[in-house]
Amino acid sequence: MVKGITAIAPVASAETFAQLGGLFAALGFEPGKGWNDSQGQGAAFLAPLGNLEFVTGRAPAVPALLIEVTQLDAVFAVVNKWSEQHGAKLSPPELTHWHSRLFTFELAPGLTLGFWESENPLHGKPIALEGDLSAAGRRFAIVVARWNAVITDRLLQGALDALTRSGCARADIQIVRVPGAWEIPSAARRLAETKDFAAIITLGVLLRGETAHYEAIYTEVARGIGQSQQETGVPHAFGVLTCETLEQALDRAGLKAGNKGFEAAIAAIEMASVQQKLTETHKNTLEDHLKTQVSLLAGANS
Ligand code: DLZ
Repeated sequence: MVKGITAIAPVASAETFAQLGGLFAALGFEPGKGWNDSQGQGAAFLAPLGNLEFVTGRAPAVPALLIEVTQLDAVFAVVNKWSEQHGAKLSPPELTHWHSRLFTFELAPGLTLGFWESENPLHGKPIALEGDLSAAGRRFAIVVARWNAVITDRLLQGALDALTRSGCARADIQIVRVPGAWEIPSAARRLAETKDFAAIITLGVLLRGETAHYEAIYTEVARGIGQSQQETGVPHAFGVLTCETLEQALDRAGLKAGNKGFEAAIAAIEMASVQQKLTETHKNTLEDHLKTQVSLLAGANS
């Protein structure tokens, strides 16, 4: 139900108001919906995250309006230039007791902003292990159906494009052609069982209008590919299109709606990396990894 938080900062003059608008736009704030009527005006600036922090006991020696940024020194340079032109008071960035650096910027008595950056690169980031999009040094297999080759050839080109552009050597790509979608799972499984490949990319097209027992075939193909992935532990990217018409399939093979072969290959690259990271992390135990990240975050928030 909660949608956001707004902090209101009264500005003494319309001139400062306009100047501040320019500064905040230059700093990269997304403009929000302002207002303007006979009695005054408001300019809104949006940030990706908002916090309302109640404090008790020792009040922190920081301005009430705090803006968290990345690249604090670059922000300082912009604000510094602005302050020189407009006569605002600025303090240089200093270390805080909460593992951050902060500078303050007094626009007028009673209107001071603080800009800060955490020293912890994980601050504000969810605890997550993520894959990289580099395919260098990894081997990939592509299983592609010949049925509807006018489409599957385009999917194949898209997948090859994604792999090679992500650093995969052509010699590290094994392409296997099978008669139709029905045959994809068994070939994918055989390839996965060799454990020679970081991921398998499956490409095919099933057309509802032309495929007898479309649902039955599709279900079995999807189940077979999923089962191969789960039972072998090798990531399988699903690039089997299910379309009403040939035109729709062409759109998804590079004409209008992206190239699903390219997208499947990107997913395979990412999952190959995730898989490798999970394996490495498990060696040191996943728990230790998460504990380290949690304590880093706790340190940054304390
Ligand atoms: C038989 C058939 C039909 C009717 N439709 C398709 C299709 O739309 N897409 C596809 O990839 N394959 C189709 N096939 C072929 C089957 O997948 C399979 O190759 C044959 O039934 C031989 O086992």
